[in-house]
Amino acid sequence: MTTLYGYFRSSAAYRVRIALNLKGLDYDQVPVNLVKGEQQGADQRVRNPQGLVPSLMLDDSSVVNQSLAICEYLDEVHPEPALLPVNPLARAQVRALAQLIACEIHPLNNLRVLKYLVGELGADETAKLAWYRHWITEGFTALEATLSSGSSTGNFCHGDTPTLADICLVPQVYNAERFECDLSAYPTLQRIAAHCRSLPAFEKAAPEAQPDAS
Ligand SMILES: N[C@@H](CCC(=O)N[C@@H](CS)C(=O)NCC(=O)O)C(=O)O
Repeated sequence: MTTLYGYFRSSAAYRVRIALNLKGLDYDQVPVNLVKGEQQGADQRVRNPQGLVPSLMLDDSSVVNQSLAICEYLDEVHPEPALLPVNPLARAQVRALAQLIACEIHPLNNLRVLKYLVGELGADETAKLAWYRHWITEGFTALEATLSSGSSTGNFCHGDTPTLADICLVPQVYNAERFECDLSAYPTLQRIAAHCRSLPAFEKAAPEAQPDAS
């Protein structure tokens, strides 16, 4: 059985849960409690020397790390329903949307970054929140501009079926809501996220629906 090592609130693990659900795949989940620091423990470091989640362990015990690599792996091994369009330009555009979120917003607001800001650099709660919201604003402003004017934008970030871009968008919107970011300037993102969340694959992947949700 495929096993996902993740955490209910990890947005990178949330991406993988959505991908697995969209593909209709069965998987076990093993929680790695990020608040307790279990990601730094020897067990998770064997799977992922970075001390991060998610890790996907396959039937033969091989491990894939990095949520985008995991999603693309699943898409290659289980091509239907496709997480990327067929057309090379469209594929690149969907990857660009996904990477805007996964490479330009998410890493700056990761737990270890926030901990470093507060612990080593002495930022207080107000400064930490300002940092968090700043990077959401930067990224979401660009994403809203792209999607609100894009000729390929449909019910989802690209067309009328969910892609890798939606897989990244929904967890990032969840994070923004958790940190009480004002999302009123991003109507397109909100519309797409709401539509995604109405689908069973996304609903089942939501943090509050996970066995380790607290
Ligand atoms: N680029 C990685 C990011 C993984 C990542 O940052 N995971 C976070 C949870 S969303 C984590 O494990 N954080 C633990 C920490 O910061 O200590 C991916 O997409 O898988």
